[in-house]
Amino acid sequence: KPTNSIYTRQDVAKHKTLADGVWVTYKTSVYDITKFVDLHPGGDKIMLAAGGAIEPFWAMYAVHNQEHVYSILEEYRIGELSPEDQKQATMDVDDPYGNEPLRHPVLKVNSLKPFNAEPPVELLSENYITPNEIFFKRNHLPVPEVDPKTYRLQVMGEGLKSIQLTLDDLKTKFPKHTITATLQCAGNRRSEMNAVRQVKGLNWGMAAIGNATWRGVKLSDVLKYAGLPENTHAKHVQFEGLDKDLTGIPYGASISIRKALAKDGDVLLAYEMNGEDLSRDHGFPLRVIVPGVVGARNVKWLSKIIVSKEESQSHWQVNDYKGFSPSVDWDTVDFSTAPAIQELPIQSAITTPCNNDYISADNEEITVKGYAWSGGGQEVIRVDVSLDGGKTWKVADLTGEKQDAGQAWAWKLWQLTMPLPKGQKNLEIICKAVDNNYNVQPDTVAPIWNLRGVLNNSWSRVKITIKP
Ligand code: HEM
Ligand code: MTE
Ligand code: MO
Repeated sequence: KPTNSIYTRQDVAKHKTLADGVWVTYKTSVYDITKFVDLHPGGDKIMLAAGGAIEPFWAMYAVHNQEHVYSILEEYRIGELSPEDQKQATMDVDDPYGNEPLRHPVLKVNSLKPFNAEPPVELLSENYITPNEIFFKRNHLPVPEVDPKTYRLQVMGEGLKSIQLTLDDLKTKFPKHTITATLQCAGNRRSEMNAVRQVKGLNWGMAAIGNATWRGVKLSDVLKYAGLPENTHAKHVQFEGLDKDLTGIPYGASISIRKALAKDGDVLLAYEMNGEDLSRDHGFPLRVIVPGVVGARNVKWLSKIIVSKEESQSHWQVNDYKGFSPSVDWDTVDFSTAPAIQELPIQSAITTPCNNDYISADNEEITVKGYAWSGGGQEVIRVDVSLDGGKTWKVADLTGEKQDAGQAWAWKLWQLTMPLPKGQKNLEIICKAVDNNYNVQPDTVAPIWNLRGVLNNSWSRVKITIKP
């Protein structure tokens, strides 16, 4: 078998099925693993990597980090990625989206341009830390390509001297901070709202959420360095990204100055995600991480920080990412009447089993898994699980990093193994979480339905069939 052929990422992506052959990449090499699929000790999970890179999965299933696994893989090597494809996708200068980074084919794409995608939800509960490649990506505009050498962060506004910082300044002039924090899009679980009544927005499932370790410097340290007075009258901190629409308007958002300066607020200007430089999709070279606060304020490709009396006048701050009564429709909505979403409400969802799954009646037990998280640093203290549509409940086991209530920025994963009920054809599995302030999730979605399809934190429900 020739092992020195040159392939593109597109060549690899065309091989995703047993019929077409199953190809994967590892580092810069290409492998045809069609014949190994049936031999794989981990079962058909291997197909998740079909057509793309295996790295994110091997990061998740550390069992692969052994010499004998690498030597099995080597047997299936058929060639190398072309030098161009070793770097990134090909460029098309006529298309505003002609210079987008590579993405893993396992992601479920909600929109290609701009790129919006989430991983299969069952992967989320496999790892406390979500690997970067499968972390959901939410872009409103083309992904800018930023040269780290010429990159400058501008800091300005009320009572500040205007300054510019290089990436090197940020990395050397300020203490480094690391936090583990969950990022969730306001539209997470929007598809369940669509099932009630059509809303406007990308049809996100339950995986527009992820948990990562972020490293960078504290926003408050940078603001003090720029001369922010102790007794500032400013109320907001605005952020601008380097991603711009066709008229040159950048993505923007703001947070309260109270959150920005709070000692236990932990707002970061982050340059690392899970121990690596931020990837282009996640905001290279610098993004804001506002833990406990909706994804939309965690501005990527950060170019400007403006301390101000007013909140950001960006479209995404004033005319989007707000909640309304179910009675409000697109003819009557007045965005000026509602505050911009900041801290998100208590949330949990079932990641396994998946809706409409089958389970054999031969099983003695069933294992249910999921995630749970609350905004504002509130700590998830309990997750209740029901197998009978909410009549009876059991308490799930929680896992996750210990973080104090008030600074519990990261999700908890949970799981529960229960005897499989006998003599039933269907199960309605439900989960609901409670945080340290005893906030709970609403039981159904219709009463919190809103035209934009945001803030769905209703009980997560999964229906499965038991096969005799
Ligand atoms: C286990 C090879 C891809 C999921 C294993 C083992 C080998 C292997 C040799 C047994 C390791 C041991 O116990 O010593 C490979 C190769 C792959 C691949 C050559 C190349 C494409 C994947 C992917 C996934 C995956 C993409 C998931 C998405 C698993 C799991 C196990 C496993 C969950 C553990 C099974 C168990 O312990 O019951 N794999 N694997 N593998 N693999 Fe893979
Ligand atoms: N920042 C910029 N500059 N541009 C964007 O489109 N999207 C926001 C936020 N920051 C966005 C941004 C939204 S709505 C979310 S949910 C998060 O980034 C998603 O972050 P991620 O793509 O790293 O998961
Ligand atoms: Mo979002």
